Amino acid sequence: MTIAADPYAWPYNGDLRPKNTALMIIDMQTDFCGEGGYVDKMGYDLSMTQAPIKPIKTVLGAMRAKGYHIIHTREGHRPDLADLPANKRWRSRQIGAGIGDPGPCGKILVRGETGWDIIPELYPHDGEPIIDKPGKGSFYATDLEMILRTRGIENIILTGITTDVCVSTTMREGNDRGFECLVLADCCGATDRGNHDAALKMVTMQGGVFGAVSDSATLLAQLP
Ligand code: C5J
Repeated sequence: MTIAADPYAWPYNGDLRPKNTALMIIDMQTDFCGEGGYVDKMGYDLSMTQAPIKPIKTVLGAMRAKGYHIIHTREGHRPDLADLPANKRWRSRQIGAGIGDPGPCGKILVRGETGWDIIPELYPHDGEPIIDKPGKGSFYATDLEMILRTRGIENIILTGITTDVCVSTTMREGNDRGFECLVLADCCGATDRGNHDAALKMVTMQGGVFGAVSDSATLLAQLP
C-alpha cells in the first residue's frame, strides 16, 4: 500500500496502515492564521496561512473515519515566559509582534490565550494528543517521540503551518529519528509563496532527503 508522491511512492516499504501511521496537524492556531494573531500583527498576508484549512479539514475527517492516529501541535510559551529565549522575544519585537506582549487575541503565543489555541474548524477531538512546544520543531522539549514510539507509529503525514518553519523543522527532526515522513503540499502554507515552494522542493532532493511530497486529493484517493 503506497501513496503516489514525489520523488517516490510513499512509504518506502509499502507498510501503510492506520495503526502505524499518524496525521500531524502543526500549529493551526489563531496566532498563525487568524485576524489579530501573531502572523497578522507581523503584516503578512493571512490568505496563505489560511489556504490549508479546508484541505486539512477534509483529510482530518477521512483519517479520523479510518482510525488513523491524529496528533496536533501548538507553538507557545509558559505564561511566565520562562521558556521564551531572549533572542526569540527580541526578534519578534523587531517586527512589531512581540511574543508575550498583549495583542488583539491576548498575549502573543502565550499558552492559554485566545490567539494561541487551535482554530475551531480543526479543534482536536478528545483522545487526540496535543503537543505543546516552545520552539519550531515538534520534537524539541516535548514528549512527541515517546508518544509515537509507544503507539508503534512509523509513518508521519505532515500538514499545517508554516511550511518553511514549523512543518519543515518537524519533518527534518522526524526524518533524523527514522520516521518515514510525507508532507501534503496543499495542506501547508507559509508567509511567502517562494519559501513554501522551496521548502517542498528541498524534500524531493537526494532521492527524498527528508521523505516525500504529495497532496490531499492523491492521499484521499489512495489511502487504505
Ligand atoms: C513560525 C510556525 N513561523 N508555526 N511558526 O514562527 O511555523
